[in-house]
Amino acid sequence: MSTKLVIGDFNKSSWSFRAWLVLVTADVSFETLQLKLEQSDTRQQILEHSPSGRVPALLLNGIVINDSLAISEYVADAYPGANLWPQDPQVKALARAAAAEMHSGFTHLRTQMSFGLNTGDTPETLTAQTREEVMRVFDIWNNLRALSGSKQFLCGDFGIVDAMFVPVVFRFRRYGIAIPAQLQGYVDNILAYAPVQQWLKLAAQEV
Ligand SMILES: N[C@@H](CCC(=O)N[C@@H](CS)C(=O)NCC(=O)O)C(=O)O
Repeated sequence: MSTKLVIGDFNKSSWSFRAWLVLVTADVSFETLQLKLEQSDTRQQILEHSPSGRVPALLLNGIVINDSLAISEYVADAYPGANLWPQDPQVKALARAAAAEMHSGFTHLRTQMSFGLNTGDTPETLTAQTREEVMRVFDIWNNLRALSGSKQFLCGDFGIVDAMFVPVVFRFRRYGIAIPAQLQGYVDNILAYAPVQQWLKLAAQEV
């Protein structure tokens, strides 16, 4: 079966980053098709592969899964050995809620603290709503680690919930957000995670 992930620029596309991390974590064999965002023909290029006009999109034989969370759920179902969700039903439910909250919420954080691995933009002063959302992220991380007892990622091994928050770690770094002491180990583990390092290397090579 041919499996192709359509993504945007390594430096710009946080949703592509998430889906790519999930596929790499599950050791899926896949090709990558990269499209440049923010060009005059970007929309047309994306529409040739993804009917939503958005990336990432996973092209399987005959179908297109055009959303990072749906791609992640597909990989979790198709590769159960990868343990992309926690086993315990309650921990799994809360991990899913956190992933869903990231996917559909945090609009202030996502708008004001844009993802951009290589931009030289001067970050703006954060609004009260954005700061509130930063605190909410810390709450989610603390709660999941307390519930799962994990000292590694949010719920043990790296999973979908971690992938959802990886770009947030880079936003925090870019905007100089102080990480609470008890969460520094988590952030360090994310930054050291081999697939994250691999993406950063690809981003550094991108013109
Ligand atoms: N809910 C979607 C959001 C995808 C999304 O907004 N992707 C951006 C790139 S990170 C995009 O395709 N933008 C279209 C464009 O730049 O023309 C998902 O989770 O995959």
